[in-house]
Amino acid sequence: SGKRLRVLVDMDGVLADFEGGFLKKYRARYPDDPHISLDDRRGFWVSAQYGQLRSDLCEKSISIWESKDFFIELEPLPGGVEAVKEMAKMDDTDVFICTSPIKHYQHCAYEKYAWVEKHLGHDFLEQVILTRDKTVISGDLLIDDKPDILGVEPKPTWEHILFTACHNKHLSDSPSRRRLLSWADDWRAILDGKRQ
Ligand code: DGP
Repeated sequence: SGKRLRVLVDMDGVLADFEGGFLKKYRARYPDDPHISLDDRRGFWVSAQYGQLRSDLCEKSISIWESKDFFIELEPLPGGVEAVKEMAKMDDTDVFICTSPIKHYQHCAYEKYAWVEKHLGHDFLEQVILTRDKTVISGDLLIDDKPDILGVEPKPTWEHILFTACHNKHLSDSPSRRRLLSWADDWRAILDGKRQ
């Protein structure tokens, strides 16, 4: 068909290594407190699992991603930047980065734009969507590591492709849910399947 494909790509946990960056800075700032290895991470909310480990660790974990330079210094996840650049060059394909900033807005929103400029280039800033509710954004695909993407729209237009991360790899998937195991997985086939 002559229709263009619109792909929404999440940032934290899909393009930027939020979990790795968090653990590194948490251990450096709180060397005498316990931590959760990436292998032992369960559940999307980091602060919830740290709070279960010990109640004071909830706010200590939050202090890490609320700090200046946390988001800009996140390392790219393997192959993500390359995949997004390649996707954006494909015929009849529009790629948007769709990311939810934290509500402590002093640094996060600014640094998300700076990260995109640094790793994808100034022109790619045109493709950035910051929203706390991804269900109101229309697209054919949403590649995101969060298992439950909810909001005010009960029937989002996109198919959610669950991007595998340390916190979701043990979840059993419903038969209708598709995954991208990493950027080495066949993301091109998922896009091409949506074009027919
Ligand atoms: P997104 O990946 O676009 O759905 O954005 C979710 C953001 O929330 C991302 O920056 C990671 C961050 N995050 C992870 N764990 C927690 C948490 O426990 N509390 C809060 N407030 N944010 C968290």
